[in-house]
Amino acid sequence: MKDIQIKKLLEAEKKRQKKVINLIASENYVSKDVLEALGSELTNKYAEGYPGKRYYGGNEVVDKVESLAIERALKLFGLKEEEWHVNVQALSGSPANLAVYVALVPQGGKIMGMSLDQGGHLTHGHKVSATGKFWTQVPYGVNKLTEVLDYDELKEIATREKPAIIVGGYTAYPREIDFKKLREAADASGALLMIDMSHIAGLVAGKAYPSPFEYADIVTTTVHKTLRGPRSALIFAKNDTRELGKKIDRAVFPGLQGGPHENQIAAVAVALKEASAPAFKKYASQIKKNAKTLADELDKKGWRIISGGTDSHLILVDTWMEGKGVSGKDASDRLEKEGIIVNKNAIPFDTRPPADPSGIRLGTAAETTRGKKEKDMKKIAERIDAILRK
Ligand code: DSN
Repeated sequence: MKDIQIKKLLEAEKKRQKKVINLIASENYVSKDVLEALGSELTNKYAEGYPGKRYYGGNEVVDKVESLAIERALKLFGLKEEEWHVNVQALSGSPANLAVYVALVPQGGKIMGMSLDQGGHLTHGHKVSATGKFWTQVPYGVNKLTEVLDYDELKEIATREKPAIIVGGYTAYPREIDFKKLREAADASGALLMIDMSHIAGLVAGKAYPSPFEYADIVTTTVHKTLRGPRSALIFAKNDTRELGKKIDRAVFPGLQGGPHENQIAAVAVALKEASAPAFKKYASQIKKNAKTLADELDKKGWRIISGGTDSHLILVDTWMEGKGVSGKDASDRLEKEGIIVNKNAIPFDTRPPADPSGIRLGTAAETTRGKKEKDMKKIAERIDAILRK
């Protein structure tokens, strides 16, 4: 590379990533093949439209790339083309969710999503996101005592509020989601059911977590978390007379985006193939084993694990413990100084402000990619404990 300034920064970031222990629950390390596709000449091409229906010439290769990504996305999650449609052009998770609402929720209509402070995502209707400005959020959350989803309350809220769409799938919820119960709430209220499986997609692909496809009308996911692909997103929609997929395609392009990033789509295709290999099943199961070990070890050392454990790659730790411990920001800063990267995170019913909440969120997908096993998690838990108790 001739640009010395950027070259140095790229090298510095590569070094940083190698040096730290990465427990950011939404990050991962992609393969060289994924990086190669991202850095390919496909970035030079404009391809507004969809395979076979483009607005520019010269898309014979691009069409094949995008069709392959579509084919692999369906195959990875065991879906038949006649039953499911998939759009692979959304640039990332937030635009993907926005596209679903633009397509399927009337302006000003209700989006029922988990509150941000309980583990939901900004794009599930939070007021600071466009999704909370153009639509109205009907919030739901977890039970105060158990810190797990309260499905009875959720169904009650849905029946009363009659949202256009119920969004399940979360950013800081460690437990298994009962997709069937979410379906029941959707049926009771006449709502569509959308599952944002961004965090758990790799676990679903690796059969280490239940699949939402049996119950959902729409499934969105980023590709770069447990699924270990490039930053991008997929939107799946059930194929039936409601024509959800057609409406979503139109919302993505021309509704919200212009030319798709075909280099990114090629990288998605690579990652989807990698995730369909038998080794990925082992990887997904190891992610969970590692998370369980890390949670158990921190628990033994006296840290409060939200909901008492984890069924996924993600752990939420109450580090504040009503003033007996350290705040989430303090914990995250101290850990970073010692080379352990986490994010501060609100815990359910947090009494502290979002900028300095009561907890931290940990995830094991990235370190599992680097070959870490249970014994390593024990050492990491020891280091975390020692740093936080200094
Ligand atoms: N930023 C992602 C996460 O960390 O969960 C969600 O957008």
